[in-house]
Amino acid sequence: MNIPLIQPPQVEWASGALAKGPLLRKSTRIQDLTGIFVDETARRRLSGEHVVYDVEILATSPAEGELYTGVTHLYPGRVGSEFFMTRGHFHARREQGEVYFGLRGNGLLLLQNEQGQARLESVFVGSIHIIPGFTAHRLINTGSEVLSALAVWPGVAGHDYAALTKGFTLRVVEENQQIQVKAVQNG
Ligand code: PAN
Ligand code: ZN
Repeated sequence: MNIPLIQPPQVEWASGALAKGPLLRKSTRIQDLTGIFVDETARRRLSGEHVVYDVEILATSPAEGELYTGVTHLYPGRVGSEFFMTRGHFHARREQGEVYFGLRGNGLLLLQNEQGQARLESVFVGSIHIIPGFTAHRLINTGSEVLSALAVWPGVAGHDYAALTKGFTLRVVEENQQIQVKAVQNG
């Protein structure tokens, strides 16, 4: 039998980049992140064009039962003392979970439930993160290299950014050359 061998998409191991798939790409810049970092004055002082993170997504179907795969490349940097991070979201379908897998660099995954209780997981090369439903999630780059993480989430999950307008209850900053975690009111 002559069965054609399908060449699947792949992650380029060294860079964490997705390759060989129909890809969608989105860059998120300083100018897109109004109100996300604590120090809005510091954010406005930075170049608005500066890219904070790129996301590559395999173009698949958002239908029930389908899965999305994407890689986030979160660049090193800070806004004031706060490390670069993703916007963070709940899934619109709150019960839908997600898996993250660390590919490159070092950082943190901030998880927060609907009651505002937060926890942090270390992200490193090879780390696996099971994000349950009803849990908001945000990547934070505490290192000096790019932090890349692969994510797999249900096509029907959707993203709800508005539910987090009051923000996460933990903030990760650099103070005295150390990584510090601060609890904030009003999460
Ligand atoms: C990820 C995130 C990605 C960017 O693919 O969408 O890291 O973060 P924001 O969406 O919060 O800007 C994911 O969690 N998908 O569900
Ligand atoms: Zn998600």
